[in-house]
Amino acid sequence: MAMRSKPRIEPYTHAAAGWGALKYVAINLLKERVAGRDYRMLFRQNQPDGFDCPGCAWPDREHASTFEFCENGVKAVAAESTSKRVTPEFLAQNTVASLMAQTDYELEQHGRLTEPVIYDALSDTYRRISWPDAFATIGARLRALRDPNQAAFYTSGRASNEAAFLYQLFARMLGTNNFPDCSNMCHEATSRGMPLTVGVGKGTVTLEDFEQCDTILLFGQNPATNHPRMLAELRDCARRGATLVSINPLRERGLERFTSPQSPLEMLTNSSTEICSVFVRPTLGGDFALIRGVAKHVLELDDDAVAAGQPRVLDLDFIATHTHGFDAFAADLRAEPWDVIERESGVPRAEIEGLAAIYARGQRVICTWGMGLTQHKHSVQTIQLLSNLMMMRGNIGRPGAGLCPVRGHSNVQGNRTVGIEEQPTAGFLDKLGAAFRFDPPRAHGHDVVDTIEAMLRGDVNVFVALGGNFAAATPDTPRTWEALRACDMTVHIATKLNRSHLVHGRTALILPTLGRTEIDRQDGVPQGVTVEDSVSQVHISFGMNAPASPELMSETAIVANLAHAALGSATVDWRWYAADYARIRDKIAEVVDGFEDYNARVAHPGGFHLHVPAREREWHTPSGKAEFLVNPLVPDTPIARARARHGERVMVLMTTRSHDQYNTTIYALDDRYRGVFGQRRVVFMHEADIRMLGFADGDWVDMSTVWDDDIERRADGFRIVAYDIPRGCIAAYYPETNPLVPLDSVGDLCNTPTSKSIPVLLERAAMQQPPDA
Ligand SMILES: Nc1nc2c(c(=O)[nH]1)N[C@H]1C(S)=C(S)[C@@H](COP(=O)(O)OP(=O)(O)OC[C@H]3O[C@@H](n4cnc5c(=O)[nH]c(N)nc54)[C@H](O)[C@@H]3O)O[C@H]1N2
Ligand SMILES: Nc1nc2c(c(=O)[nH]1)N[C@H]1C(S)=C(S)[C@@H](COP(=O)(O)OP(=O)(O)OC[C@H]3O[C@@H](n4cnc5c(=O)[nH]c(N)nc54)[C@H](O)[C@@H]3O)O[C@H]1N2
Ligand SMILES: [Mo]
Repeated sequence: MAMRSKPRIEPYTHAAAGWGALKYVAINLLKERVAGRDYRMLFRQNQPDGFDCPGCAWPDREHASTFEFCENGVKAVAAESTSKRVTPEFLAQNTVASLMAQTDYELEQHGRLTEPVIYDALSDTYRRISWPDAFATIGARLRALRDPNQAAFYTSGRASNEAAFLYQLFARMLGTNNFPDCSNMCHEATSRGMPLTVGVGKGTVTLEDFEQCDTILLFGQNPATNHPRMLAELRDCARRGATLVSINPLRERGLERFTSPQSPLEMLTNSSTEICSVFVRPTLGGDFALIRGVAKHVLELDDDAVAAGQPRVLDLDFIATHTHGFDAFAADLRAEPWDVIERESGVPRAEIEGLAAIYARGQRVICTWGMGLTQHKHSVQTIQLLSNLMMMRGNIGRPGAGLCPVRGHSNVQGNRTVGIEEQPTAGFLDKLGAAFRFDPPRAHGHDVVDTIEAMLRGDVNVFVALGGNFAAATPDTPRTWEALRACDMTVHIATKLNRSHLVHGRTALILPTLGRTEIDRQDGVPQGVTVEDSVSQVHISFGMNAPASPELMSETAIVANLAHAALGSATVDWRWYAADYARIRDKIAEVVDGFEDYNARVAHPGGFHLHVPAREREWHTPSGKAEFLVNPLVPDTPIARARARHGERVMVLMTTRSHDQYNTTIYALDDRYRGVFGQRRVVFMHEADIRMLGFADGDWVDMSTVWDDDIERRADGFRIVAYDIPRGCIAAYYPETNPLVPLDSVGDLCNTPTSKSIPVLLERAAMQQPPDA
């Protein structure tokens, strides 16, 4: 894994995956000595009797007979099975200040945490603490809170349903709904937007629909890097003759051609399959205007059909039977001038009409989307508009068609389902309270951005994290760090050392936990945990590997012990639940709709599918119908305001992922498909913009944010890479660019940081670097 390439830029000209992925993977395996230890593990991933891949939330085929070879999965498994260890001895020898000087990449290389540790201010190091003392320390602090809302409980989407359910029960019995989670920074716009249109915040398709669709529109996603197994599905669709369109400012190489590692013929002959045949390239944040244009032209095509006496383009039956509000929606679209649509989307009218024609030709259309749609100011509106577009032709709730938000973390969807939600419904709280005989707090809690603001005000001062890397994943880095450092106590349940452990409160503990690939025994019996993928399939996962250290506890056991220490076990016998996870599943079945007979159904190979009402054309909206919502196009955005002040020098920055990172975990320094090797501090720019700003390809620049407050936000030392990206747009990697994202730059109605549209100015770097730095 720790292979380092020489810093260089070398455009990638091959198909995605194929030999490149296999070679990389082979090197990983050797480096990590996984091959020597237990190579079989890799073949048990996403198998009926193996573990759920920690790589991403993309579903797998039921009863899959062949191992799906996925670079992402192998990297995640190899990273978890590294032979390197962060022991208490290592931590005693390395001060927090010295570790802070290391990059995220370097921190990742130190390996797995082995024992609980607590911060010692005198030596500025973490020191060994026994598990009982760790729990007692944390329990005492939680019991001493004046108000339970002074604590916040973060979750990253790798936690199992069992751990997450116990965790939310613990926090709610303590008395708070403060559940910031990674979802708040990820698909929140999906979860908040879709319920108002189609009555559910989840995707409406399954893998079977991918087998039947004839058209796929992929919005703002880079699956070759982030969901490689999805690419195999897209390849099959393309080979069947389906039309695939990528809607993305970048022409991501991995969406052009793909060599399937599953296809011996493609691998041997070095051949590949074309994935997307059409690339529509809006400006950053331009999708709302673009989809309006597409929907407007669908109306025009329908007018033409009426005039010519041909079959209608609109699905009038569906609109009449299943929806509400179509006329107002149509009137709003008809009133929108094309020049506004073109200007705001950055796409010429002819191309928008072409996309509308592809959509209108499709008999069974799937729309997928990722962070390119969700991390903007108008993300909720955009996603609602996308479901309106699909409703125009009845593309929801029938075979081969539907909405497909592509989730990130492997169990981020399940975490929400079992109650990690700062805005719980009354119905859920009623059932939770009845099942455990307590009165859950009713006031809504803090999400990620609210939590940071509450910490800055001093209202939240205890932070507990079930996984993740809050300090690196969140926006406005200096302010977030100030907030975390103002805390009385920070507690991290984690597999590996990361930045969040170093940006800590007065009392700080790290509690090391088992990863999903590892055997989890309770009372001598191996336990399985359950997860829900991006298409609402719930299945069980059993670890196969020996734990990285004999001292590790499972997440579920850690949560149970924390709850016992803080609340005692008079009402809930926490450790009894943690001794057999089936007991927790029985309680989930009692509390959460759709989990009846949980233990029996999850024992079935491949698990079970949760009911998604919209998939069956049941609409859980106030009107009982799918809603055509009307959201106006608002040209007055922070970007427009920044340009009014500083003119065309303002660039719109998207912060995105390289190929060799998993969110804040930096595996290696390459971004193969974008041709970047051995470095991460790069900024992709259009050649004409480079010239306009008086720079040259390869120059080093500093970036600063244009915002309406007096706070200086900067990220310094990025090397310009001339790139095929729309004018006025630039791209750089996260988390390095998070200092540029203002805390109050959030999406409407979802409070998600607008990580894909930050107005910035570039200047020549104060510190010029050597050409190959
Ligand atoms: N290897 C790897 N796999 C991962 C992750 C990882 O970090 N590494 N992270 C996991 C997680 S948590 C998540 S959420 C997913 C993320 O997976 P993605 O959703 O693919 O997220 P990003 O890599 O941020 O890429 C966003 C894509 O959207 C495009 N884009 C940016 N702005 C816009 C826009 O305004 N409009 C449109 N149409 N497109 C835009 C970008 O060019 C890019 O192709 O992946 C998961 N899987
Ligand atoms: N600027 C910008 N910011 C972003 C984004 C962006 O595109 N741009 N993307 C956002 C998105 S989509 C997301 S999802 C968030 C991600 O935010 P997080 O989920 O908080 O971050 P991760 O990097 O996924 O967390 C990695 C850490 O999780 C721990 N870990 C790994 N496996 C396990 C496990 O099995 N159990 C436990 N307990 N711990 C484990 C390890 O210690 C590792 O260091 O970041 C968001 N932030
Ligand atoms: Mo995510």
